[in-house]
Amino acid sequence: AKSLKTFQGIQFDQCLDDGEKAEQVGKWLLEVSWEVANKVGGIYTVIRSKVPITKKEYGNNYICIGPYNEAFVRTEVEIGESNIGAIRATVREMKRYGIHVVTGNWLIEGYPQVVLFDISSASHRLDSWKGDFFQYAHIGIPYHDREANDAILFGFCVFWFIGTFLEQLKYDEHRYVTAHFHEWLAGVGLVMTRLRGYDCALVFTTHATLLGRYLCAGSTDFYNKLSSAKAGDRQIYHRYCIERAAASCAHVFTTVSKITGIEAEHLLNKRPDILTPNGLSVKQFAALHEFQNLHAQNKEKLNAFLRGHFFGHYDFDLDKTLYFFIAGRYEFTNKGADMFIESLARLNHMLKAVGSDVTIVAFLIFPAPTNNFNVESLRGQSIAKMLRDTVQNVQGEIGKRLYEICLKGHIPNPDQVLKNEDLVELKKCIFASQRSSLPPICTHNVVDDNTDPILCALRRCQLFNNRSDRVKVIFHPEFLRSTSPLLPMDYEEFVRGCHLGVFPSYYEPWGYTPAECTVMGVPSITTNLSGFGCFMEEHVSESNSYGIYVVDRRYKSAEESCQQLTQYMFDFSQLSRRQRIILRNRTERLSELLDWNTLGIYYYKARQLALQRIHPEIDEQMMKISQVFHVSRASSAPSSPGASRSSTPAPTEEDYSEEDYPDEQKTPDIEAKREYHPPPPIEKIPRPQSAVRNPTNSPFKR
Ligand code: G6P
Ligand code: 1S3
Repeated sequence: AKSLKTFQGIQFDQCLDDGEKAEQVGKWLLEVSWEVANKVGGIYTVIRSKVPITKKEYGNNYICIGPYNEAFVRTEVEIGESNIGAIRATVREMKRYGIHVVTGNWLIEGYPQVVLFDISSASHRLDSWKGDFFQYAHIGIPYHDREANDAILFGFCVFWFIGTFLEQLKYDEHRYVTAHFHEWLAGVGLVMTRLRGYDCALVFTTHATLLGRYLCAGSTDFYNKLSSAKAGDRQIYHRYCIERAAASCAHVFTTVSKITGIEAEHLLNKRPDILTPNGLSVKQFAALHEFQNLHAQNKEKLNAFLRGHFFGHYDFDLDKTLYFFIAGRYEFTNKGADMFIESLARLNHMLKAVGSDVTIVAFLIFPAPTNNFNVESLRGQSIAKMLRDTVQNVQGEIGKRLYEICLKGHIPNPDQVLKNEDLVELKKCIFASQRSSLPPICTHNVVDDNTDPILCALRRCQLFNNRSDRVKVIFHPEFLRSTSPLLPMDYEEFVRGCHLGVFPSYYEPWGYTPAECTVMGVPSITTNLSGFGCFMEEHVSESNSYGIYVVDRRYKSAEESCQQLTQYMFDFSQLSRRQRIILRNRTERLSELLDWNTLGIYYYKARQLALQRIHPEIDEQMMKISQVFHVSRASSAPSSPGASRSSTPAPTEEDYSEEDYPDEQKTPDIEAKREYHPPPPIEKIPRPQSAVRNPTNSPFKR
């Protein structure tokens, strides 16, 4: 076959920047996931945010394939016939056999084409497809596992689609089709496509291993028992087999982070070929220089909430109050809420011991079953509102009186200005705002109040919002929304208003929460058990100086990790306003590093490698893409305390070495080009300039 690189005089690598050329050289990408136009978890965010750069590379030849979920399709998809003949013909063919296939465009940035299978229309084929799967893959699926049955139906629809689609393309001079499958639920299609030997490059990405999720949901000492984990003990052996078969049948297997790579190697017995870290669409969050103002504006909204929540106990200075938060799916230990609460108790003690006048308000945002807001929380807000309205009325009256008196040429006498009836109104409000109970630690009535892990931990650590406490806590067991009568802010506004995100996760293949904080210029704490934390440790020198603190939960005992987390929070609480502003600026500077325009290169490499494995004629040169970047310590950073950097021992033999990932060598210190084409070398971000000039040496007082 003619080399792609020179086909019709078009440089193949230029296809990156020009979808039209990809169309001319017959380069296709089918992105297959259960979360295409179907929000379940983080994979939806990955695919959705990655669409614009993928479309840039493949143009019209980029097709997203997912399940048909009517509720989502109604709001997220514009249904219509595909403008690609081969897709139309394929869909027609499948419909002829009774499969309900919906095509159209996903209404998101990039407007990609989607092909969605209504798997219920294929349910009558389930048994025969299970038989075929057993015949080819030797994996039997029990009748009662609904999710595995869905995986078979969806997988066979995809496999059928790919086969027919390739058939439609057979007269094309060139066809270079890559199908990228995400997570085990999409794995059946990949396994069948490979076992039937179709001419299609196959990439499989796992965003967390099945067994990892299961084990971490319990209280297992996961990382120390990696090698002895068994799927059979948990009745998920068949699902595990699908996942393992997909990883091994793929031409290229990827995971989202080093930590999940290690997990996959132990649990799936396959080392990932490439790591594909998750990016974000930074454009969506970009506020340029405005982000500091946005912080101030949104912090004011949090202040307003606090005045109500702590009514009767509002005796701390909001100017010396810092907002910390943790948020996510309610997985108490996986997300590190246990460690956060324990460390908050210690922080409370430390702040009291040093006589600090700083108050920390820690929000815990995790959705849990509730019976709506509790009366105390609502009452606080309504009393604050009543007081504000009364003060405004009195203020208006005082203004009118002053004006009248001055118009008459008299000097106002205080008794004439503030009358007794005003004082009575104000006293009524002040007396009403007295309370006999402490400000609530939770905004809602939690259904399982007695057993709820957060409430139990807060009670055990005696974080009760006492007057003397320097750390106050507020558990908000519902995702935030701008229409809430209590805290009317959406998540993005809330994050911007906070000072520090704290995510001391135990199991987190990637973790978008600290990444989102970063692009909004909010410092955060993460761990070296989260994909994001490992990535930052690897690519940013002294990430502390950029406001990314990585707690070592890998080589240290829980006690030591707790101490480290407490110390990070304490150090942060001692920063001056100016230091916080500088730190936020530095944090925000890392945005570009997390943008798909930078990280998309790994997906590009994975696809190219897969294509090259089935089409070795593709020019070797094409693969020579500059590799990993490393961000050196910010040159403006005050030399960040060496001691606060994790003293993680050198990786053990079991960890990945650079030879394991030859593509990941550190790049030379050259200025980073952050365009997507040609794939850029990404450099280690240098430490901030101001460090050199900062005589205090460290923003942290130790
Ligand atoms: C932003 C605003 C400043 C404000 C500051 C408060 O930087 O632009 O006007 O003073 O936030 O920062 P702080 O960390 O004290 O909330
Ligand atoms: C997974 O989704 P999750 O929230 O169940 O994939 C995400 C995207 O790769 C990842 O960020 C997250 O850590 C995983 O857990």
